[in-house]
Amino acid sequence: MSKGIKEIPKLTVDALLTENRVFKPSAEFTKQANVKNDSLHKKAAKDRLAFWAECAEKLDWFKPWDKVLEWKVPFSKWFVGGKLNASFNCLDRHIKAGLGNKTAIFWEGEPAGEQKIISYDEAYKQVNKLANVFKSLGIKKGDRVAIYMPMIPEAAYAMLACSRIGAIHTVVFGGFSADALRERMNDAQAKLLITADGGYRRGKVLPLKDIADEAVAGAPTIKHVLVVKRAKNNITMHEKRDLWYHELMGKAKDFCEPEHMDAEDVLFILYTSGTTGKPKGIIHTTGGYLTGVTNTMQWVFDLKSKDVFWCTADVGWVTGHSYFVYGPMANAATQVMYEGTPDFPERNRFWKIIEKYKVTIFYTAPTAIRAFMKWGTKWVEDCKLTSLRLLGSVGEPINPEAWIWYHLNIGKQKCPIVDTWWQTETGCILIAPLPGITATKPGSATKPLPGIETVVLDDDGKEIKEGGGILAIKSPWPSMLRGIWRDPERYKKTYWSRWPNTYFPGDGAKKDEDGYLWLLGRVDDIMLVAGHNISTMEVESALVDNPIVAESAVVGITDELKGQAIAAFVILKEGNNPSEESQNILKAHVVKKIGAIARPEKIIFTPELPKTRSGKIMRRLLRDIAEGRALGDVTTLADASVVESLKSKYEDKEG
Ligand code: 6R9
Repeated sequence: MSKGIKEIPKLTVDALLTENRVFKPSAEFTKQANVKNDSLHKKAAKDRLAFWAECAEKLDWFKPWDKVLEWKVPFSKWFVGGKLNASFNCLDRHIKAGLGNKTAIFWEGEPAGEQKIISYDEAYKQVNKLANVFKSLGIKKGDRVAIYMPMIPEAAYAMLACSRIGAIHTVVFGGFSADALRERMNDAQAKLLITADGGYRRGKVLPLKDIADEAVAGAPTIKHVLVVKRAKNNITMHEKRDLWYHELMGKAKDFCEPEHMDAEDVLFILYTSGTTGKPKGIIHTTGGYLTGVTNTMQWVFDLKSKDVFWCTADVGWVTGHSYFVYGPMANAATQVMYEGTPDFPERNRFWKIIEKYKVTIFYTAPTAIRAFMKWGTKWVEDCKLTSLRLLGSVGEPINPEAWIWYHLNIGKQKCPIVDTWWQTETGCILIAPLPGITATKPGSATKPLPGIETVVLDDDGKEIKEGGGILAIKSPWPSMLRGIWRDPERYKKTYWSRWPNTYFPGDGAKKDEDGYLWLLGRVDDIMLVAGHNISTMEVESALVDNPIVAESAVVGITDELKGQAIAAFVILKEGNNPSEESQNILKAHVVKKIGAIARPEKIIFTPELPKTRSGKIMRRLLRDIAEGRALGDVTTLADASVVESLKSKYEDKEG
């Protein structure tokens, strides 16, 4: 029955796609796993606060806390009265434990042959010096420092040096424009910007300093710009304002006393885009955040001292904060840091890196996996990936077929896959398998971690025991956001106003008969087709299930009869031709996988999809294109020309 085009969708999802494959952990993996049984779950269920307190004890505290949690909805304080320092936990304590010689970072530059091997001793020295440089520039506890850097070790040093002196860092992804950088520096009222002359991306130099100059021209709070010499491209140094990193580091002392920070002192602000308008400055504090990332690193990634961990995320995203800088370094991990793109100089660069550094744990995003699928397995075949023992995925729902591809071609059927659901706001992973004990189902992030209380609710806040609805979190957790910078009202409204005392993450979710969670994308991506709420993600997965499809993005478009109809943008795997026949095959395939209700009205073949710089598909924009509306805000597009070409293609078809 048609509900008409004006009706606002009720956000309960008709979860239609089914996936029956189950992968049990091998006895061999379980035997060696950090988490071998359900004792953590039991502890957390018995006394959640005592459980989190035990987790926090894995950190080094200068002063223990007086109270585990103070909860005045929606404002939480964790480990109240405790004192610690993040850089001390990521560096000093490892040196004290005799791990100074251990490799902290295998850094690989994009140009051939560039590499650096950085020990914990070396990282410690650089961070201490940089902390002294910051101090000499007048940076004090509580001041904001903006970081706009390529993927070079100095980016991590800068974050840790801020935390050493209690300055608040705000990292802005190096792919962002001058406008985006300026807006974030102004909102944070940053005093110092640290950047580089340039960075390498796909064989070209990205002129970071030029972009930074344009941004700083409209950012009156910035007093100094500290510049790392990386690409040696020509830049202009503004007298007095701009300073060379290497010059000041050359003069700086080797030791800087770590500031004793309150558990609730702000560690960083990280901006994340809202569904509309102004980015939100998500606030994370010291004690709770570090507790979350340190423990999840051990549980979900099963990290051991001998592992070589590689998280491919840029430091500009929360994944780079939690699972490149703070989580792994708090655990004294050895990691890979790579500056460039996966297809430079060839499409096997990632696999070459895994082979070279003998990476054991590899953490990447579905968008990358789908690109690898599109390029084909020939790029993987001649690389030795035998060091790998665990794979991870983050950033979007992973389509079952992409999961299987990852399992077969990268994991060679022997590596567990951890599909990790979390957000900038949650600070650390909240829903994921524990690889030694959780049987996985391709496409499901499985179950919440110990201490995390999730439910699936309908619009009215009624719990859905089995079926589709909206994900919600019932109680606070240590690494949760503490607010939105300078905007507590927006914090309350965005996350805490949908249901009483419950966190609203904004994701659709389905709970299956085994209690497994299937994340279905943002609720604003749910389509209402003839009265059925259909998740774009399910239709995309059905399309990707067809062997000719590499990637797809599905949107709902206005339809007079059905309310909304389904439009699918499809990237074909190399060697397949876009044709009417393929359109019909794909429509029939979706009908077979999901049902006639999900039959796409339109299939549009395209070489690329518009994505945000963090790799998330911009469905709003596709909707605008599919419905022929104005293009809207494209400031977060990785490549705005993609949209233009898509648009003209679509318009051509529509005549
Ligand atoms: C870590 C990160 C958060 C949003 C989140 C959800 C989507 C992330 C996911 C996932 C399904 C997963 N998301 N991981 N959806 N399965 N494993 O990506 O943070 O950039 O803030 O994005 O990403 O929609 O709400 P962030």
